[in-house]
Formats: sequence, C-alpha cells, structure tokens
Amino acid sequence: MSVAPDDGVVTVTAAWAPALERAVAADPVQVPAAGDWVVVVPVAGARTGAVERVLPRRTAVVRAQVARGSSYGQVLAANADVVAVAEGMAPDVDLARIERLLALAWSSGAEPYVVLTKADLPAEPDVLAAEVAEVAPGAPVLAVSALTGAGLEPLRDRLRGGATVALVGASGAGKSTLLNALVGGDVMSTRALRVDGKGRHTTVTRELHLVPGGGAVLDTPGLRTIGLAGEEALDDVFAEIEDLASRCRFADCAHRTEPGCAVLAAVEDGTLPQRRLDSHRKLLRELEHQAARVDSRLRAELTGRARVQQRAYRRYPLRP
Ligand SMILES: Nc1nc2c(ncn2[C@@H]2O[C@H](COP(=O)(O)OP(=O)(O)OP(=O)(O)O)[C@@H](O)[C@H]2O)c(=O)[nH]1
Ligand SMILES: [Mg+2]
Ligand SMILES: [Zn+2]
Repeated sequence: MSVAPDDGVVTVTAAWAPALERAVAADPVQVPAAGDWVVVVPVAGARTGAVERVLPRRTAVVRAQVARGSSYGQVLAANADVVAVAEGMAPDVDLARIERLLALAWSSGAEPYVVLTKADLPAEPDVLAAEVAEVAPGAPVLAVSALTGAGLEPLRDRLRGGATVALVGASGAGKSTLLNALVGGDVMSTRALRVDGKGRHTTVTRELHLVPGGGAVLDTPGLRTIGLAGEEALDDVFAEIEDLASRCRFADCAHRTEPGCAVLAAVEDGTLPQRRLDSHRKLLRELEHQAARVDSRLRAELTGRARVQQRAYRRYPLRP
C-alpha cells in the first residue's frame, strides 16, 4: 500500500496496524481503498509506517464482493466528488452496463457523470450521447476524446475547482487514457483492445493521481462483474419510472398487470422503452437478493459478534 503524506512528495510504505486488522475483520468495507484518508503512525527510524485507521469517508463507490453469494461490499473508490461512469462509444455502447454503474455512482454520495469516451470514432457522437442521456436522468453526459481533447472541458473545470474524479467502467473503456489526458502525462499505462473488442485488464490497481492545476483523478481496473452491494437506491437511476409510478392507480403497483398502471401505459404508447423497464426489474431483483444476503449475515453476526471480538482481542490485546 502506498500513502502520500502531507507534502505530497514522499511515498511511504505502510502495513496495517492490528487495530485496522480488527476493524477489517469485523467489516471488510474498512479495508483502505484508493482515495481514503488514513492515520499513519510512523515507525521510528524508517520510512515506513503503520496504518492505524481509515477516516470516515465522505463518499464511497461500493460493489458487492466478487465471490458469488458474498454479502460483503468492496470499496472501489473513496472520497470522490464526481464518479464518472466511463463507457466507450466504440465498438458499442452498453446501456445496461451504464445503468448498473450509475446505481453504484448514485449511491456513492458523489455526483454521477457519464463519460462517453472515444468520441472521435463514431460517425455521429452527438446522436449517441443523446441516446445515452435518456438512460442517465440527472447525470451530465459528456462525449469526450482523449485523442483530440474534445469534450474534456467540463471535467477540467471540476478538477480546477479541486474535485476528485473517480473513473469506473469496463476494461478497455479508456479510463487510463482519459486519466493521462487530464493529468497531462503518461502516468497510467494503457493498451489496445483485443480484436474481439474485449478489454484485457491493463490496469490492475486503483490509483489516485494529482492533477497539476488542481484536483485528482482516481483510476480503477476495468470491472467484469459489477454486483450491486444491496444498499443502492434505484430511484435516481430510473427517475422517470419512479415519476410514472407515482401516477399508477395503486400505490403498491408492480407494473405488471395492474389496471391504471402509468408505467405500462408509457411502454404501450412508446414513451418508455421496454428495455428500460426490464433493466429496472432486473437490477431491482438483484438488489433484493443482495439485501437479503446482507440481512441474514447481519442477523448471524449479532449472535456471533461477541465470539469473534473475543478471538480478535485475544490475538491483539489492547495495550494500556
Ligand atoms: N480512438 C480513441 N481511442 C481511445 C481513446 N481513449 C482510449 N482509447 C484506446 O482504448 C484502448 C483502451 O484504453 P485504456 O485507457 O487502456 O482503457 P482502460 O479503461 O484503462 O482499461 P483497463 O485498464 O483494462 O480497465 C487503448 O488502445 C486506447 O488507446 C480515445 O479517446 N479515442
Ligand atoms: Mg486502465
Ligand atoms: Zn404501475
């Protein structure tokens, strides 16, 4: 783990202190993540330290841990002001992936953006951007090219204002290339896509880089699986469906067969794409499953916690 101390120049290596190990044992979300502020206690006579504590996060992008069926979350980026969902305009745009990542972005507490990269490739980037804006209510949608520099100004503006911009998205979306363009140097290595268009996971670490004119950009490795952590609210992601739902005849309308359903009526008259409703249902179902996992773990923990704590304290007795 690398930590940039106050002067922002020296990098110290740091190991987890027992106190932090204890915290992580109780809740893996306490694992220090890129963007975290931590308390480091220096080790005398060495350029190393021990990370005692992770300070409370202002915002956090959390996904479900990769292990199938895990009820724990993993922090991808901490304390970002803007979470930019990066999606390449070429070879194609995956709307469902954008919606899924927006769920993480909205629930992070940061401002969600959609950044459509490689805008130099499609014939009509503006048409494509307008299409994506339909699935991203409330989030600015930018069409950018790291190659030509087009469309980067809104992000540069936020950075000049001191914001930290976290980039999340599939492998090969162009996150590291975008970071390099914003930072103005070759700080992250990038790599061409395979011929089949699938990314190769060039970036394997989460890194935060300071931008010379102010602000910081946080790069993350491309995500293959983006599991919802179970705490997201989809209301923001599907704001127009929420809006329609408030006009359904029944307050508990499931928008399936109910009479007087404003959502189904909107699908019927073509104002709401069926794909959008399907996507909402799919994420909602996934969310409910994950929330149930978290619930049953929390119940089990209430009974098991005392035991776990006893073990941890035996291993790392608190010094007086
Ligand atoms: N034409 C064009 N190509 C781009 C642009 N941005 C990125 N690329 C290309 O897309 C490929 C993937 O870029 P990366 O920046 O490595 O993608 P990444 O999202 O960081 O991928 P991972 O690190 O695997 O998550 C590289 O070949 C880049 O040169 C762009 O604006 N225009
Ligand atoms: Mg990368
Ligand atoms: Zn309804």
